[in-house]
Amino acid sequence: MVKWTDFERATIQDIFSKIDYEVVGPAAFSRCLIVYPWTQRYFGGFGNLYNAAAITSNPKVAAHGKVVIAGLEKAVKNMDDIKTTYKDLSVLHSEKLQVDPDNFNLLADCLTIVVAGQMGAAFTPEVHAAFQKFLAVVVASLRKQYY
Ligand code: ZNH
Repeated sequence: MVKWTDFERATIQDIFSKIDYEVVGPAAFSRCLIVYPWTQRYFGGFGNLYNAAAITSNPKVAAHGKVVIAGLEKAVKNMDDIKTTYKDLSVLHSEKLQVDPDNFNLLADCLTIVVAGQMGAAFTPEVHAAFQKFLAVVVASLRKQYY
């Protein structure tokens, strides 16, 4: 089981209490689609993803960005058992959506960039490390049901 220090717990709670989900989710997800265009292949039903402008103004992209952040909030609320919390989500991504799990890291990195941009100087190396650890556990948990 993953062990969290008090600082890590407080930091993760703090980040998620401060970020604007409506902005951060869509910004991170659209960045992922733009910077790593092969991630677009899973979103054939989302309509026009032809270029960056189309991606950032696509309402389905924005909506899905919020869905992903809401999914992360579940992990925040269940930090001591993210693996169990994400069991069904992992099965869904593996068996139904067949998402290459390497993509989870790409989205996690985009999220880090967006959160760092929002937090500015408050995103210290210690805060970064705690956030990185949280995302690593999230990604490992999403991968859990794959093989
Ligand atoms: Zn995912 C879906 C989360 C990543 C792809 N997702 C989803 C959902 C959620 C999530 C919550 C919903 C589910 C239901 O409905 O039940 N994801 C998530 C998270 C993450 C992710 C948390 C990380 C961090 N995904 C991802 C990626 C990709 C994806 C990276 C690719 C690239 N997802 C997906 C899809 C879907 C999902 C495709 C479906 C969509 C629709 O709407 O259809």
